[in-house]
Amino acid sequence: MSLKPSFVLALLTAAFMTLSTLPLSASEITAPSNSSIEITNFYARATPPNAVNSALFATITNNSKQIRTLVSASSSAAEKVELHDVIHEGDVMKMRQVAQIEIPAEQTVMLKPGSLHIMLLNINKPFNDGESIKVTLTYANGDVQELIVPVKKVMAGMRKHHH
Ligand SMILES: [Cu+2]
Repeated sequence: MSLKPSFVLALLTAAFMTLSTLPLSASEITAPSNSSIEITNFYARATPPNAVNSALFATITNNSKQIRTLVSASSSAAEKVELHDVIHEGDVMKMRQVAQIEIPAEQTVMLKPGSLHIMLLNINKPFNDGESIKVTLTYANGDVQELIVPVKKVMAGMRKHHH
């Protein structure tokens, strides 16, 4: 995450111009083109053996001068992936699906327990601490970002909040 994608793109462009025979793997070609979005501290919550759902948390920073909108997420590790928020009704906290998560220009949005998160529904198998899952994020402007998300045990969290 230390290299700015725009810098990587410049490198790739230079490679194409000067070394056209340089083999490029598919992953390099489909690398995130998302030069203005920086995602840090991302992890998926480890699950107990019989769990069906997990959640992904992250810090998303928009380095551009335009609003960026996360509109969907998908993963091969779960049947369905939804964008969620947590609302408070009296003293009850409830998760609910949201259509999108906006990241205002030059702002940071935290996806964290008890707040916005990406919900992984009907996971294929338990998420064990130390593993990783692949998640694809899609933005309103068409940008697609692939993340290899580490699975981590979360001590305090949202285990009480069922769907
Ligand atoms: Cu949720």
